[in-house]
Amino acid sequence: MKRNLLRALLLAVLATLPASIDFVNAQDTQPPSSAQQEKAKKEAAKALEGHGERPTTEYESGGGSPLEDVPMHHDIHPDAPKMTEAEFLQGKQIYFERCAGCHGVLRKGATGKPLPAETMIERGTENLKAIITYGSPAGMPNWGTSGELTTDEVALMARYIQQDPPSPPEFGLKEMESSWKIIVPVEKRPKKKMNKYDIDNIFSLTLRDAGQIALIDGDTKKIINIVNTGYAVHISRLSSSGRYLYVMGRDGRLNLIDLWMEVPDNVAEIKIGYEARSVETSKFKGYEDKYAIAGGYWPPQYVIMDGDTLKPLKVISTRGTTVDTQEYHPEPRVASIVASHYRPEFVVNAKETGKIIMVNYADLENLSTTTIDAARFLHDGGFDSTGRYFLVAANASNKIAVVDTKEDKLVKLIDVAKMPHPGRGANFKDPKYGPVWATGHLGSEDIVLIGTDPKGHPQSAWKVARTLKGQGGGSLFIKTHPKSKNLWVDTPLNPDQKLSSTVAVWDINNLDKGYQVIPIGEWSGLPGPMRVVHGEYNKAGDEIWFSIWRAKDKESAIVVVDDKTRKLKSVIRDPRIITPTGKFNVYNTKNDIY
Ligand code: DHE
Repeated sequence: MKRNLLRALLLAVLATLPASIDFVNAQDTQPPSSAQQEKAKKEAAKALEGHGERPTTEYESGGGSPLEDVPMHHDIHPDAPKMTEAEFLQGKQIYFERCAGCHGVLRKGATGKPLPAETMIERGTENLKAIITYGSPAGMPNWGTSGELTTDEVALMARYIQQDPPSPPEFGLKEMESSWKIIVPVEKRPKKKMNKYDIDNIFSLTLRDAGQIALIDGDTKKIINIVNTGYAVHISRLSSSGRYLYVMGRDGRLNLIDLWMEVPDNVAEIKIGYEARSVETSKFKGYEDKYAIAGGYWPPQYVIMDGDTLKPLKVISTRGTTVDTQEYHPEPRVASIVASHYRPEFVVNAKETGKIIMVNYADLENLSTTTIDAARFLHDGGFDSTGRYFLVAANASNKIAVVDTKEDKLVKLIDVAKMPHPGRGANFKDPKYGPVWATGHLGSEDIVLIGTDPKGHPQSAWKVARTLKGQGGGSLFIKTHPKSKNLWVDTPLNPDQKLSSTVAVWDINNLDKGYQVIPIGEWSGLPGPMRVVHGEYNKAGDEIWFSIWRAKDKESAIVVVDDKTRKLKSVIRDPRIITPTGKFNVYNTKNDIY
């Protein structure tokens, strides 16, 4: 948890080091020879010359897991090497900080391989030490040679993963209810808007490592309030009316903020589990502002709550079988959730099973769900411009799944480049292929445009209509606006400083012309290293805001760009702006404009 930006960037670079050992290859039982290590280093150096494929593991494990502090039950495996309790607890902490994001809480595998105790015991301590030290071509980072783990820590982890995995407690309705706080009861809240702000143009800015969000007035660019939220706070979403703002922390703490207050602030709070990432609200006609839903990483479940109080109403587990091999998976984490505009439904994406669950909230007591088989490792996604089709990245499967939320059916699974990461994607009209939805990639420089107009442009519908070559891999977010002619792509996780501190922008009407590089980092006036991340438009669609994400002991900033001229408009600086990442404009977020 205490990594700084430099170490993270270093890890991203070093994670490209291919080694000659992999968990899959049982015959590879020896540590790599010095010739092999030399070859691996050369390949890594070569990989840095181009800006193509980039490592993705750092991102998946980057957030760490709040589970490291949760007391857990564990059985002693009789054949595992002995460990003292203190060693075991240290191993557990390192595991949840570095490994759980890819290998899963229960070590049953996610984007990384399963690590069952029996198989690890067979591999043996020396072999495991080598794998942890040098990494593997399958994507395991080289924790030892990168300096992220000391030799002693590597040795400890080699013994730790031979023990039975400890299992964290469940978290049901009872635990949620006891964490639930109404800070301002509904009857004591304003009956009308009590402030002078244009609420639609407020931005909720994630201050990731501060565990806070900043509410910024989009008109004056002044901070309205800094509100305390969950640990390593992650995303914000809006109620249908735009009055209520919901903020999800990685520790499962969900905060409800009332934007009608004179000074908008928390009015309710709940913990929905030990670890979470997503939250959404009911948007279907007749259910506006009625329900909220949050998705848990641990326990793997989703919970439907009252929209204005967060009272938990219904908790549903996502445990079940995978789409392909149809084996039981004990921890399918809930990734993105969106609200259907065609039915009273939430679209819930279960990552490890690859299933999209359409949860009908019209009758919570007789809850009906429709399960759509997609592909494993569902992560982030958004609607097409009509709001009918939902496109979601199955990231480690290198696919985009398209769901028709009117018919509740899978339309298509589309092969794209390595590790798509759209955020919510970008919708615009390609001059040749008509309406398209676009995504960038973590593991490739490709920006893929998928046709979304089966009636008007059947030839390009649900196909990769066009691929643009961007600055490089390590891209997280892509953005445009219906009023804009620009398509913006960030590359914050690219190990090359020049790329992580700039963004690329295309003219939508002249895509073949290529991109212009905009030096957002330089414009901030702050020194590197830094990552420029997550573009978000204001309500009018004439400004785009980018976060300058620096280490948590450093000042960061927001750079506002005039969309038409692509020139610097202003820099928002304030000592309270610590590790800013996602920004959510009220109007654009509530109306799914991206
Ligand atoms: Fe996110 C969205 C999960 C790391 C910033 N991130 C999402 C969503 C999921 C997710 C499931 C979709 C939510 C939805 O739409 O309902 N993120 C994860 C992870 O599991 C991961 C890889 C590792 C972790 O430990 O959390 C991870 N995410 C990050 C970051 O490191 C980022 C860049 C910085 C940060 O603030 O933590 C980050 N994620 C974001 C943002 C969004 C997001 C800004 C929303 C994008 C949008 O425009 O809607």
